[in-house]
Amino acid sequence: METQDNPTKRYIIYGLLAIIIGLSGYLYSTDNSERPTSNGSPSPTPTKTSTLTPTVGSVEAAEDIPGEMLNEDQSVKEFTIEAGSFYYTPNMIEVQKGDTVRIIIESVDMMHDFTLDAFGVQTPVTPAGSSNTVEFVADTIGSFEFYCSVGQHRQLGQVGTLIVTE
Ligand SMILES: [Cu+2]
Repeated sequence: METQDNPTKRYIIYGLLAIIIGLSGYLYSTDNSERPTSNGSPSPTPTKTSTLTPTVGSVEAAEDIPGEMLNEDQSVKEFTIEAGSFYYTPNMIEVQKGDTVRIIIESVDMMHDFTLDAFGVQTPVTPAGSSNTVEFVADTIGSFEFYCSVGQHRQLGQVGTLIVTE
């Protein structure tokens, strides 16, 4: 006769268990949404992982700097000189001491060169229609003759003057 009590108690116990499990499950799930815990025990520090994305760059920017540009824009004094029979145009060029001087000689007939003994400068002999370039540093103040070393061109008047000022 007392066996009827047992099922009732079991239902109550099961019911309580169900409620407890349900509650714990509910708490666990809400807990889970906020912080990941392995087995319900509260983790003291919420694991916040802030990932730092490495910045890739500035390598290409460094490669974009052409080294030759540095010389181009600074103290290079460039002169294009026409060489003919028997003259230079212009036949007088003026620079400042310390300037890097670039001479471009353009030959318009026969063949000519540009010779400047004071600075040890001489272009190759340049046939008509072509050009040659020579570069030097004007490191001495003064007035210096340049001339064409081909044949008798110098004696025939193919000379000019480089003036280097302070
Ligand atoms: Cu000449």
